[in-house]
Amino acid sequence: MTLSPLSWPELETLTNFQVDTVNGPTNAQARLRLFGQTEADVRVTLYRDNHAWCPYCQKVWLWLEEKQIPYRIEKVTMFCYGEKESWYKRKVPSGMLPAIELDGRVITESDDILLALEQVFGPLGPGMQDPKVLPLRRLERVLFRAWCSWLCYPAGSPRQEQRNRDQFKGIAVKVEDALSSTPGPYFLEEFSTADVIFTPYVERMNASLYYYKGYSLREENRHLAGWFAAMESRPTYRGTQSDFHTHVHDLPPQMGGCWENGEPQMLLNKAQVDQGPWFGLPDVTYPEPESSRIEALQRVIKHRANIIRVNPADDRLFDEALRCALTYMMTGKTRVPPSGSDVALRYLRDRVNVPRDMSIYAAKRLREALEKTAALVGDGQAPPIPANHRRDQDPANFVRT
Ligand SMILES: N[C@@H](CCC(=O)N[C@@H](CS)C(=O)NCC(=O)O)C(=O)O
Repeated sequence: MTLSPLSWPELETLTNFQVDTVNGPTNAQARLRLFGQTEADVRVTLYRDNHAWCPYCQKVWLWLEEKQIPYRIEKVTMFCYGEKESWYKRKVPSGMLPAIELDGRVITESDDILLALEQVFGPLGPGMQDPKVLPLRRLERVLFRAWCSWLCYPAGSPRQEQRNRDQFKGIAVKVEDALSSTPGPYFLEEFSTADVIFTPYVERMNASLYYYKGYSLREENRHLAGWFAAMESRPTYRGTQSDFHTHVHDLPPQMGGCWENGEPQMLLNKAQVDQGPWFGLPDVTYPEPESSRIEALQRVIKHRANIIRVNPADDRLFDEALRCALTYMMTGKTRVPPSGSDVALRYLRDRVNVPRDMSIYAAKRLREALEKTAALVGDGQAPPIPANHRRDQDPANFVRT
């Protein structure tokens, strides 16, 4: 006898997950952040990318959250996944992100944005122009360039690949030295703007080098490991933090390509990021919160109509398969999904985005449930995620409910 999955109303009874997006912890869903103040106190609008993929947006986002400045959020489409909104092009003709409006003045370029915010609201620890911060800002750019040289160009030969790796590791040692020169885990004595500046790309380096090069930045560098752990102790960072799967598939179209080196460790890492198990990956080390499953369930229930509609499979077939996966996630009870639904379940597994859709552990739980359920009926994989664009993620396809 085939046991049926829970119905949507039954699943709904299993989650009471709620967050206060306006005054609660940092989250990717908010359109307004008040930190206990009133709407009349809002002087800033942040324009950031719809999927939270843009690293420069994360920098400004994290700064505003750390300083608890009341602000609005307007989400804009990036060229790699859809059409730029015309209202945004009127405001910022280049279409570039991030931008802010501060007391009605539009400012672009993330460093200029932070400088302008500092002038009005004060710096976050030592400021952007502080003599202690300036060399760290330069070091971040040197690390960035070494990362790009290794990741974003074909090496041509194993020797060149080795040179690129050595060059990156040499700069990583300088970052280690900078971190070890202070008693705490951060770049300066206390958490500061310097940590905010390193965050977006170091997070992306950790993900992409693990997957495309078999190199684990976080595990192979003691002081960076301590820095990541310290960052993860901050609710602000947790709210903006992404996972390996999201980054390794959002970077190629943004960077113009990421090149695999084909080494044995790389192939193992790639398989784990794409197919699981997702628990144990060095993309997060703080303990899993108790709410991860109810969060994942609540997010799927909220968006289920769109999730089912954009899935290439037949709606009724996928509806049932998805409920099988959610039943397993919530109760541990296996429900065999309809035959032929393995590809559909893996299509969703490959498109859960962190932090856009849910937080990092919630996504791991959901990916795991989708994969386990898919494996009951087959090993069919969804078509590969495109590397030169991500129009499968065009927000325009998700607006109808
Ligand atoms: N130097 C700029 C770089 C900003 C930038 O490169 N933004 C990219 C996204 S990461 C962008 O808006 N590209 C246009 C698009 O993808 O739509 C800054 O620091 O703000």
